[in-house]
Amino acid sequence: MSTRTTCPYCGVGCGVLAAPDGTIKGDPEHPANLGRLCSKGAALGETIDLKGRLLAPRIAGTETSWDTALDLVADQFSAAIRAYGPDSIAFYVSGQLLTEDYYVANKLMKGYIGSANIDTNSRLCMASSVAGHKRAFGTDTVPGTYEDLEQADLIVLVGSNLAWCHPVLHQRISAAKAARPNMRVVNIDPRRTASSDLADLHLQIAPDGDAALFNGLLAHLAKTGHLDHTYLADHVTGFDAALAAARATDTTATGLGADELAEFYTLWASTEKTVTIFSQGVNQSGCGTDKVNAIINCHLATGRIGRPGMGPFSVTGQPNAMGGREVGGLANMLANHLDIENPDHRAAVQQAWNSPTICATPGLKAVDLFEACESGQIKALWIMSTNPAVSLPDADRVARAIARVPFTVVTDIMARTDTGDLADVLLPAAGWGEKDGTVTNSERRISRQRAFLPVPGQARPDWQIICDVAARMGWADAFAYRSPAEIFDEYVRLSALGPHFGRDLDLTGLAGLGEAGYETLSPVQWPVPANGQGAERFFAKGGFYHADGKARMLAITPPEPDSRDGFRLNTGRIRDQWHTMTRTGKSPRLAAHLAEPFVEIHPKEAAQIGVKPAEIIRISATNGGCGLFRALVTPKVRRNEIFAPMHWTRQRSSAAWVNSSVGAVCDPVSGQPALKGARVDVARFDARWYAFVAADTDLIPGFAYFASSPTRTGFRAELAGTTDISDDAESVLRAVTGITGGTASQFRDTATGQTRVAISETGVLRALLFVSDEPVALARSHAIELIGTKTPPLQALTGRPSADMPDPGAIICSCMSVGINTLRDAIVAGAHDVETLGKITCAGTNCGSCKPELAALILASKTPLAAE
Ligand SMILES: Nc1nc2c(c(=O)[nH]1)N[C@H]1C(S)=C(S)[C@@H](COP(=O)(O)OP(=O)(O)OC[C@H]3O[C@@H](n4cnc5c(=O)[nH]c(N)nc54)[C@H](O)[C@@H]3O)O[C@H]1N2
Ligand SMILES: Nc1nc2c(c(=O)[nH]1)N[C@H]1C(S)=C(S)[C@@H](COP(=O)(O)OP(=O)(O)OC[C@H]3O[C@@H](n4cnc5c(=O)[nH]c(N)nc54)[C@H](O)[C@@H]3O)O[C@H]1N2
Ligand code: SF4
Ligand SMILES: [Mo]
Repeated sequence: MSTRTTCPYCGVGCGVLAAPDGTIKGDPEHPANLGRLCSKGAALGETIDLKGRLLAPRIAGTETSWDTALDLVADQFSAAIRAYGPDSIAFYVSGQLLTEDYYVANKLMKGYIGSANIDTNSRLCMASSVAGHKRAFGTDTVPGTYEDLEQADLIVLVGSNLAWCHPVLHQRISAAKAARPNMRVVNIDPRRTASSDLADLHLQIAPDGDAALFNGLLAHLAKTGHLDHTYLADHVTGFDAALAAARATDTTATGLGADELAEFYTLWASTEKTVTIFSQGVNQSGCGTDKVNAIINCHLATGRIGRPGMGPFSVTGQPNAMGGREVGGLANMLANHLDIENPDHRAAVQQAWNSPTICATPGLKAVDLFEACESGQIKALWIMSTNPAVSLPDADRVARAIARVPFTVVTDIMARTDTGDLADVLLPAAGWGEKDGTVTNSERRISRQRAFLPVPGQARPDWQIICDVAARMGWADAFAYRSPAEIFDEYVRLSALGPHFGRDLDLTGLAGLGEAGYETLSPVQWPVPANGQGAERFFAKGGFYHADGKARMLAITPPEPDSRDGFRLNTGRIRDQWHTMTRTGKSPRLAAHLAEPFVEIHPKEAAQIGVKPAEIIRISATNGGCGLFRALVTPKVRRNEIFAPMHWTRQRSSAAWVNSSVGAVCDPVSGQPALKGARVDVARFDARWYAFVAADTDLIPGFAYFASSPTRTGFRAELAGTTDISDDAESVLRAVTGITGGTASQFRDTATGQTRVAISETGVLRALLFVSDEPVALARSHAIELIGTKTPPLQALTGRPSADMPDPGAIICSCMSVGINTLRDAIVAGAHDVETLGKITCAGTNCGSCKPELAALILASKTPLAAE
């Protein structure tokens, strides 16, 4: 029996049919995905085992009972409030909490503790979009729906790698484009990505050139007579100043050629049905909010908003970033899109909550909040469902700041995370599939997450843990919910304040569902007013939420081009990992796509610093941070810019958590850090040796360079070091694997210069090591498959697959485990389109997330690489 639920990863919010045995299918009835899933969603079944889970509360690392742990948390929080006041407490929460969790956390902090020091990782993610929406619309609202992406004639992706980060939306767009070949896609990204492959035009923009680009577009629209004067007159203010600023903009800051600009501007101007999708390349910038408004300006000036197939579209990252914004989870918001600074709003919320107090001023935003931890202002900190010791800029400083807080509580599903390792108290949360609640996706659609697994050990749902603490702090009555349905009901009733104060968020049509109605709630897009007359889209006929009912166009002055020395460190995501890898990192299939932290660097620059492909690059920054990453030499990145993934942590690597090198520069309006714009120095890491390890056990971080990931037979790791180990290869393997027994065999292959070691025990191969003074060339998947077999050690150490065991190479299709060698063979044998390639190899036939890469492989086989 399958349960209808929602994927816990990205903001697309796909419906999932999940069974307790781990069978996962896309829900054909869910409007977000209509049965589709991406590689991460399809692999959910591999991540729900209990390995590594936190199953009991812990104080100072020792398991304890809930009563002891909760008493301690409540006592410490209450004591800090008594001694230092409410602002000595901070909560740092997450867009991955469910709406019900988020609602009670916010209620406890703002209405009972009486501080607004609750901020969320959405500050790192959506804050610039929130601020841009509020500046333009007077409310934080995404006007459109997913269908607009299919109905558009032009899709512009700005700073969004949709193919990897919102794969199901990417699939919907590529299906629409296949059905309507006239549809055009433009990709604006300083880097060539998997999303560029669908694009008719890729504008390799200069970093942070986006505001200049859209200012230039606005000036072009005015010059060429593409403005909607009626819409502007009726529904918009600020046009003249915005246009003047646009006209004063020098578009050379975009780094694009005049012909590229002309092509894009002409296409945008002449295509009414245009959707501009934007994500972290826009938000995570020192001028993120300005970029958002520069984009929205063009849509307002042409009246292309709120009608089918057109509008600005901020795609949200996390599954419930939207829900968090709705319940007021950010330090500068109150529940239900109401404002902390407005005394009437405050009074109304306090009255509805019947609460003893209400915060009167905005609280600390994420980066400031951890600075307040460092300075000693915060005496008690509670982190829920996020891993700031990895994901915040200046991550090493943040880790030190957390360690310095006198009392830190971390609620997580995993026993070991970089943040959990710093906690005084660890509280075990029930995870996806074990708990119930709601999430809101990028198109304002509220969907149920439903339990289909028993709650393991002593874990509890987040909402319950928060209420347990609240009760012990003396507020049992206000937090006496028996179920998430009761919390949801209170929340939707509170949303009556929205329309009362002229706000858009109205969910009153969902009041009184009761347990049964909540259980069967179908995905529904807000607004859901009590009269059932909710609009599907916003703003086609104006109706903005500023006092005069009009939208604001903003005069945007683009930043001066960054003239600092060094390289721009661009960071972001890879297709098959989710953030700090606590869940996706469990799946061997997902790990096979990109098993190691890497940095993309342009061939010219690699040559300049003397780095050859697959050697190791050391990045270092003025904040003292540094990191080691495998060099991926590619012309896909611009000169003077490198790209590294954000996913690796201290648990899986010895020096590849990238935020160590990213300083905390924030957008002045939104407080969102510029996570894509750090300045770093880049050098070749002078490795004396490189090694690859495969073993049947988990691997222990050590040595200068270390990065591990799971395999079907255990774990693998890449290593490198600076001290001579030529006589000591066996000790390296024993140190990394922790294996003390068994017999080690050693072999030196003079042809490759590799030293190889195998450890076997009772005839079974447990671990293999290949060391070389060059990056290790080896059929890795072959070596991995030998672990756990009875292959004689010497045969294993010859390291070459035999003819009956061909090496598939790096895995491109994770669902069907199809490697690059298999694909290349099939292409050479005549598979010249993605469909045929799928028929021959099965690649791309399940979730389809790898299709852009399949297409790129086919293309690469046809066109020789452009001469550099
Ligand atoms: N596989 C996977 N999917 C995810 C996630 C994940 O961890 N893994 N996380 C989810 C979350 S929370 C989020 S927020 C989203 C993020 O989704 P995206 O924003 O699509 O992902 P990123 O890789 O962070 O960044 C997107 C692109 O911005 C580009 N960029 C950098 N600087 C600039 C610039 O100045 N201008 C422009 N135009 N582009 C620039 C980068 O080169 C990068 O390709 O993904 C969600 N989906
Ligand atoms: N350099 C760089 N840094 C970035 C970004 C970037 O692009 N570049 N992107 C930023 C963005 S957009 C984001 S959203 C953040 C994401 O960064 P984080 O939020 O720090 O990353 P996650 O790994 O998603 O952390 C979620 C944590 O919650 C735990 N968890 C999972 N389920 C549950 C649950 O049900 N309850 C509880 N209590 N815990 C649970 C997980 O085990 C994990 O430890 O990273 C930001 N940092
Ligand atoms: S696109 Fe993938 S990660 Fe995002 S919700 Fe759908 S299945 Fe989950
Ligand atoms: Mo995010």
